[in-house]
Amino acid sequence: MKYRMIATWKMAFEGVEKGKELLREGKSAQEAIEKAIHCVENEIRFCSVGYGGLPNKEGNVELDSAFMDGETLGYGAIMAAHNIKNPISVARHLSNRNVNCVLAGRGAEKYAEENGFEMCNMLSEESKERWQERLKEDQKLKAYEGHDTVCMIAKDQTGKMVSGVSTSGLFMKDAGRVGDSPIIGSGSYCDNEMGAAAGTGLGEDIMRGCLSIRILELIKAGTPVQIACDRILDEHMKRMERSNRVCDAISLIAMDKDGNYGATTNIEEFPYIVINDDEEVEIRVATYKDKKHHNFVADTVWLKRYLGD
Ligand code: SD4
Repeated sequence: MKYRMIATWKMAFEGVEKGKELLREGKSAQEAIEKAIHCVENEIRFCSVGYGGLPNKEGNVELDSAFMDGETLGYGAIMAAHNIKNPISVARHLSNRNVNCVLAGRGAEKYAEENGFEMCNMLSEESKERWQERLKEDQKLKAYEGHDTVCMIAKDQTGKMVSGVSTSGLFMKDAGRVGDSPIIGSGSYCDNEMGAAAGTGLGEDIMRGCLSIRILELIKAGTPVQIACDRILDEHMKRMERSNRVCDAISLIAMDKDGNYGATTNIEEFPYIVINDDEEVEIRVATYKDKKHHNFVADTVWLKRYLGD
């Protein structure tokens, strides 16, 4: 295994193919992550990330994104930001700073403008229609409603690792609501000496457990990566139960410093993408049934049945 990538949801497939091309040519994990996430952010079909994302209550697409360099521990994030065409690029740019690495709202937008990043209205006709339709229905926030975050982890040929995440967060969220995605240690974390982990699902419940950093602490202590993912999720669900909370949807991916990977979920099926040992981009599925976790490679039957992210 010369290089590796893992990413959340089937929508990441083309992005990981792009990332693979770059990693194979010997490009850095930083570049692979940024370009791979652009593929998802720029694609209007994917209605939960970047352009055409899910609007908040006020009809604005409000973006969260983070980028972390596992070698330098440089971390950059934007939260609750509007009109930034590629949030991941701004997060990457911020990761080169020592302070002021996480910017919210207008501050993030100002930084993006001043540093020459492309700005545009992220509300597509489709996302506007989706919002208008939803306004006609009851206004109770259904937490898990087609909101998906693209999370990616890459290890390049020099062994360096990077994580990146990008999302419009929950559909019909309050203006200014921030999920787990830009919160270091919860939505993602990356450290070459341990590996990287990232989460998607209901941000509030991911943050209640600081899940990404906890998976990495277990890996650091010698637990195999798949077991670490399953164990942290199970522990968190039990802990939530003890506080009389029903844990909403959570799916997690991780990679250790040697490129071994794992993925887990508490929903029925969670598709994820990996560059496998044969250097092929593969769709895999993590499942949760009868309180047991499983993983398999998606076959043609599964692909026909899957309705999409
Ligand atoms: C959030 N974790 O804003 C994100 C949304 C997500 O699958 O990942 N949904 O809470």
